[in-house]
Amino acid sequence: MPANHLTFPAHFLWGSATAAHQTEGNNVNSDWWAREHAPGTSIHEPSGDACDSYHRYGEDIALLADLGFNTYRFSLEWARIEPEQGFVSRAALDHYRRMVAACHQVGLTPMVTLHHFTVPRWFAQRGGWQAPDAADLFARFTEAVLPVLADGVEWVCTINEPNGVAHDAGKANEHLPNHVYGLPDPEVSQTLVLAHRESRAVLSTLTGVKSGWTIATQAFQPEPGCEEIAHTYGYPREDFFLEAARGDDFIGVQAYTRTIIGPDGPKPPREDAEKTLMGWEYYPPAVGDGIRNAWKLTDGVPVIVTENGIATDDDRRRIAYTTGALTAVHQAMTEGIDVQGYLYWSALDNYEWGSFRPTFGLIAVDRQTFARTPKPSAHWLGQVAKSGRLTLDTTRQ
Ligand code: GCO
Repeated sequence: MPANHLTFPAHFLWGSATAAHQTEGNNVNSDWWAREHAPGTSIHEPSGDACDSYHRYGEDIALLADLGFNTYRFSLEWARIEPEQGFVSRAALDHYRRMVAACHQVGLTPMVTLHHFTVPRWFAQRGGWQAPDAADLFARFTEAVLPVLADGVEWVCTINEPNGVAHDAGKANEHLPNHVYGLPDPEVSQTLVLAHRESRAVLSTLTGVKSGWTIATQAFQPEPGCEEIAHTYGYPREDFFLEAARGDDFIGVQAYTRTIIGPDGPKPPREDAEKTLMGWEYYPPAVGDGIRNAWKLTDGVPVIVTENGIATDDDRRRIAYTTGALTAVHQAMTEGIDVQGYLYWSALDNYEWGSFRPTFGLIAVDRQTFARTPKPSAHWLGQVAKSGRLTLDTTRQ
């Protein structure tokens, strides 16, 4: 069988990612939980116990290490750590310190996200990111979590997908995210940049921390003659946030699919295109578009793919998708782009912002017993991680 290999550098970060609200369960003090249970909510299904990772994180972390990964990205839940404004829960901080310790114990490098979509109810009630002092409150939250990060956390993501947050801010009940974001509110976009910078300033008081933010790259591809339209469409939704990362320690790229831009703007996927459980076009090279755009607009900030993955019931398509994506990552590296890692979204089948149906996970989770079962793709990707070698089977697509 004709086969060849792609080799990745020895210190490449290989792992997978999760977010607190999507996995922990019972995040009852968050704005999302409130929305899920609001009368007449448009949210299809509430998060409930999610994957019960608040209690089962040790099992998740041990499993990921066993599979062969060296990195785990997870988020701290602001709604648990600061349940009322100015009141910091030591117990919640201790919980996250235990997660960091659990990673170190099994040899996983923790990558910690400070804000992954959810905020405490009190923060939402006083205007969320539209409140004049929102950035300061986030900086204070960053200060509050320093004891967790001081335990040897090297990689910190401040705000996850600010381009989605800025779009969502004005539209509290919209289903989030769909990876073609609506037009962000420009003032909220500015506030998020400020929050990111203030948070980074706080983080810089710890030695050895590398911080950045993680952007939904949407691979806007113009039809011939639509380059200007694509630029006007893409700038406030993506490029603005990448430009704001100039000078950061890294930039997180989060890519899933592409968006073709025609004369009238974004087009739905072609009828005959293969689609994932999200309804998105199956398009593995999207991550390459994201990496190139990030590298160009940040003037060469090192890139980490902090999310990339596919929602599918067919695990063979997950392996095919990830093979295609890693090929695109490798290609970008051969062009001279400094890509330092690849984190698959997601470690677990989890709560996909309104539904458990789109299964992104490498690991299946039984919704009744919470039993974890790694899928073949988990073993496959763990092996790629361990060997730093991706085998391309040229007889198959
Ligand atoms: C995002 C978020 C994740 C999603 C994932 C799949 O990138 O939108 O960070 O929380 O679950 O992207 O939609």
